[in-house]
Amino acid sequence: MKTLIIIDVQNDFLKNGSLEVPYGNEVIEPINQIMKNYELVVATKDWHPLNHVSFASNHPGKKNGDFIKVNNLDQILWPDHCVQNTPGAELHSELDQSNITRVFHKGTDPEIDSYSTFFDSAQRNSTGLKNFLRGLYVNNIYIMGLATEYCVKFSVLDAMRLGFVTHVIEDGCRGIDSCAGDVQRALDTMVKQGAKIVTSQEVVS
Ligand code: VGL
Ligand code: ZN
Repeated sequence: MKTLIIIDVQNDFLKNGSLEVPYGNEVIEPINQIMKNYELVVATKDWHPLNHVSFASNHPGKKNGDFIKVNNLDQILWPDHCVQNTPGAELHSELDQSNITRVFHKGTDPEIDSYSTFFDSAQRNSTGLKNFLRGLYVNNIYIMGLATEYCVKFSVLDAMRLGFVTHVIEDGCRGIDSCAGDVQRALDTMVKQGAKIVTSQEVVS
């Protein structure tokens, strides 16, 4: 079954959000267009408790963009974003949600971040998406959303590790690109690992 996974189209990652992805709102229209072509559509939400380890505000003396070590893994510190049950964590109102079967939440453990929609960064806990897709015999997945070099990239890499044939709809993704070239490097890494890069045009036609 061909499945679309919509990544983190949440207010905090969009215009005037606390962790705004430049041009992030441009993904909404292609997502709304493309949805009808899929038998199954799921979405993900970054869904942090207020005491989340990735928030600079929880580390006195640290600021946004600083790195710390968490369980020996590099952790970038972010502004507070996608706090559970706040407006910033909601999917954007212009996103057509009528076809979304289920929403999966990530980053819920205060102690560990999770860019991937499948597992947390220590690969310890699962969001339930893997078993959900396996249970429906999904083999082909298409991924679009925010942000290209974080959630999209790590979700794509996990998806391929899990054996899904994985497509990235490039014009349906936007990245932060805080270091110029981050987005391109992320796309290169995904391709090198076996992801197929497609455009929404190609998928529809
Ligand atoms: C993300 C930064 C922090 C993402 C989540 O979903 O791409 N980026 N938290
Ligand atoms: Zn986050």
